[in-house]
Amino acid sequence: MLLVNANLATMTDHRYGLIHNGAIRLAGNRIAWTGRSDDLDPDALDADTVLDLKGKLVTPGLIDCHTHLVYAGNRAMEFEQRLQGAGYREIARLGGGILSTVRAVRGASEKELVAQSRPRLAQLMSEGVTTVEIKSGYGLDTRNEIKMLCAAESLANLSGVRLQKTFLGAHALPPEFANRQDDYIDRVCTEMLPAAFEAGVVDAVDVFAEGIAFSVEQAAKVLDAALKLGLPIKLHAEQLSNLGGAAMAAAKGALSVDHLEYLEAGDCAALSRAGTVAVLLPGAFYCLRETRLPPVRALRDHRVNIAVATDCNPGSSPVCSPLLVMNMACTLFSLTPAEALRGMTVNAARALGMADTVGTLSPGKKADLAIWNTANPADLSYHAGLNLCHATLLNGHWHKPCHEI
Ligand code: DI6
Ligand code: FE
Repeated sequence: MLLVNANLATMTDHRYGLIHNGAIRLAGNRIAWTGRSDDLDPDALDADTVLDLKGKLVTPGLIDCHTHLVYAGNRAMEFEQRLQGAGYREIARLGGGILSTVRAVRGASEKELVAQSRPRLAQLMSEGVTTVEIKSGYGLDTRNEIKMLCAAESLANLSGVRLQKTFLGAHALPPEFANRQDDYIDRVCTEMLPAAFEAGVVDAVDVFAEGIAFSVEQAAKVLDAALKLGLPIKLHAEQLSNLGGAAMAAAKGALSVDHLEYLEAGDCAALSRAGTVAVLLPGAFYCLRETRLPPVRALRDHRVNIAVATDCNPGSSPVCSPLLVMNMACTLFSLTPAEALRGMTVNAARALGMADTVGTLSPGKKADLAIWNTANPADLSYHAGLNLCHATLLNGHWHKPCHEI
């Protein structure tokens, strides 16, 4: 297949890697060639299908590299409580918060989890997402953590989305381990993670390092157990306070550290040295009405790769719009629209350890493309609530009907 007369945002330089009047040739499920239409080999015009995109923007398919989108129930009640002054941490300490979703997930079958989560994934994909990361973390025992990851796998099979499944068994302390945090961490390391790994449903491992969750030392134990199994690691760090989790995870070679509102500028060097991606989650910042900003300038100064994700979850970020999150990344965190798009493409691919296969429009990478009803890539971040996605190609297959083309 050959796409011509496109505005390509290849994401292969430090901005958009723009090619005006570009063309892109696909061979099976891979990108075979990108460049200026004028430079196209005339033989290429014999492709089975030649589509004139009439100046539309083509970007790599969007990558949402941090979600908790598989869950049951919702927490609208807590949203109302927070509006009346209750704090996120206070609600969590009283047994609500994450544990309220744990009760709902434990009570749901895998089929119910899939049915309830499907609209959220569909929404992400309708806005150009072709790769998504989904975490467990609302099961908090072996059977229910595996159930969540199997539900994620089923969603990927149903939708065709490219998926990374992340084990987040250490997300909160389940009630049956009350006051026995270290015992639970032992259980995670010696039983839950190995069982989920054996079941073949774990691609990466994450931990919530926070006052209301686990200490940096406890998080380190889980990350070490993951590394022993040869699994890549990442960490929820410095979301509500600074415990030093980001530097710890970076020192262990983490793919990413995520949230980071309370990261100290001094810790950015550690991320830079390790090549660890800083994943910013403006949806959680917005929904929790956080006021402390992540140290974006220091991250830039240290050339840390910045990714942006929805953090789609029922508590701190009930947000299913990657485009709105790009807008928030600009408005709230002062990212440029180019940084926001890099954050949902090339840098998100790095955060998932998938930079060799997706994230840029480059020969050899998977044919995961998003086509937009605009020519200007800044428009993706500029609007709030306007879905400019015209169609996506996922692994070489059309995802939204490509009417009009
Ligand atoms: N940080 C978050 O923002 C989500 N998990 C985490 O570790 C929140 C999850 C929730 O409130 O359900
Ligand atoms: Fe999260």
